[in-house]
Amino acid sequence: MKLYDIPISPNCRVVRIAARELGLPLELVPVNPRAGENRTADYLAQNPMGKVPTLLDGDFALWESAAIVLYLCGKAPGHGLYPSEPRAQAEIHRWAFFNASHVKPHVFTVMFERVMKAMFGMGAPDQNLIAHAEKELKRFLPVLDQRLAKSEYLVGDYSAADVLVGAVIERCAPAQIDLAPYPALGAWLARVTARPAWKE
Ligand SMILES: N[C@@H](CCC(=O)N[C@@H](CS)C(=O)NCC(=O)O)C(=O)O
Repeated sequence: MKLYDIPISPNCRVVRIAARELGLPLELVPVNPRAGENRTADYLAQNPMGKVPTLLDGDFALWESAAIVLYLCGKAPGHGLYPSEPRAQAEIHRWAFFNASHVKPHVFTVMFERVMKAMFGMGAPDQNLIAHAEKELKRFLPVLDQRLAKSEYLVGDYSAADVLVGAVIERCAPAQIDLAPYPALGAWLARVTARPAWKE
């Protein structure tokens, strides 16, 4: 399988981590957005958003990082990252949707405004966008913290839910989003990111 990849992209990183955990080799195809490689007709035919990641499995092209992670889980049946019980799977899906709707957009907004704009000389951070994102995170990060105060991982043992949410929460530090009010979330993040698949 090929992964169209930007090394610094957290959305690509989450796919690389899941593949590593599942023992599925990926051929990484670097995409250079500055050279417009994500906007060519060939690339858009595989991913009409013109974004990364895109997974290519034979003639099957899949985009959206969470969908790719769950597809990879399906390629490794019986692996603990995606247990076979319907309720565990439903909980993994629930955290995946929760993350994509209520956490990731806000963490990435703050990261874009505070980090990426400075990195690429894109002007001053928009403080209104940051304030809105931080307000939303003050509502939704406690949901994760409360869950993780009760159990080591989001769903049973370490699962795809921890990979999907962890790859977003680890961006809080560079985005200067303070996790001190959420001690269980911080301890879980340390546990998850210490795994070899994350370090590699
Ligand atoms: N919802 C998508 C978001 C993908 C995304 O925003 N990718 C960024 C890199 S992290 C990208 O390709 N940016 C380049 C662009 O938008 O031109 C996913 O989870 O895969």
